[in-house]
Amino acid sequence: MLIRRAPDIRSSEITPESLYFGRREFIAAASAAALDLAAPAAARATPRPRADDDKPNSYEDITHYNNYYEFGTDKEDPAKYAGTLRTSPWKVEIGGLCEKPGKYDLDDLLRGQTIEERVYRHRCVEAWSMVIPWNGFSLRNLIARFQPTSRAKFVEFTTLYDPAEMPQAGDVLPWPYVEGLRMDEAMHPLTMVVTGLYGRPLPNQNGAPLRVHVPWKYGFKSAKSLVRIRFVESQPANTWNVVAPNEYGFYANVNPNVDHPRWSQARERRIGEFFRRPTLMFNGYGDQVASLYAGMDLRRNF
Ligand SMILES: Nc1nc2c(c(=O)[nH]1)N[C@H]1C(S)=C(S)[C@@H](COP(=O)(O)O)O[C@H]1N2
Ligand SMILES: [Mo]
Repeated sequence: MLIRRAPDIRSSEITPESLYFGRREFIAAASAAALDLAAPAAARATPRPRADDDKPNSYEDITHYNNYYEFGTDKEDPAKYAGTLRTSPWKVEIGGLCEKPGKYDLDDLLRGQTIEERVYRHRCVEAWSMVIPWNGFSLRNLIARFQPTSRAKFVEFTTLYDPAEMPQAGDVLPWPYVEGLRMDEAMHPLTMVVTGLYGRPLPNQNGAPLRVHVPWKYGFKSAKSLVRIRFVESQPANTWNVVAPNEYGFYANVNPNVDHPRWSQARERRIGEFFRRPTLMFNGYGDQVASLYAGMDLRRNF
């Protein structure tokens, strides 16, 4: 598979660097101002994000600190147990309100897609975060192929549940794991189909052979090991929302101002670091995605 690194991508193909890190310095300035730091005015006027602010986490961290409850609930469990997941052959069922439904082989789904590297911040609802150099492409490039009809307002993602390959799953969640996005969220260029990381095939514990990542949302929106994508008219029932509706919303946009009922979302621990850092609105991608939610009450639609 062809892997092109970010600097090689022509600007005609994607919105450039801002796609990766957004306006970092601006965001750092805004969050520093929001904290009303007791710093001299001159220092506040020239905020300097630490040089390593978005330095990717190590391959080891990214592949050994995971949430994939089908393989157990400890962070180390997926790395230990996901080896039993068989990722080939792999088919994804495309259904619902579209012109080209069917069962597609993975090879077929990836054919013609250019695999890019995109370094995204990844923020878990549990108030930790990582920076991950994913490989993949915009979900909208895949969706376009299936020609969703005008009645399709949401996309529903269903992930693999195979009790024989996932004996650790137990009944911690109702399986299979289901997630969903509004159509415009799914079609946003930042929303990514992930097929690898660090230029290598996606490890099972990270959701092989393909998963989504929605970088401005809490990690639970990013369903792993997809087996079904459906275009639907009404909002899909997403697993964590079904289990605890007062704790996990449908939107799940990263928002430092709306706390989880059991903990604050104002700060986060970057895996590998000791001190916690302020959480950024929309995980720092607000300049690209805030308009999707214009006029919405983000406290009610959490
Ligand atoms: N099928 C499935 N997908 C899932 C999960 C899961 O338990 N099962 N956990 C979610 C959560 S809470 C997070 S934070 C991310 C973790 O992705 P990572 O392990 O690659 O960092 O996957 C999401 N996708
Ligand atoms: Mo998460």
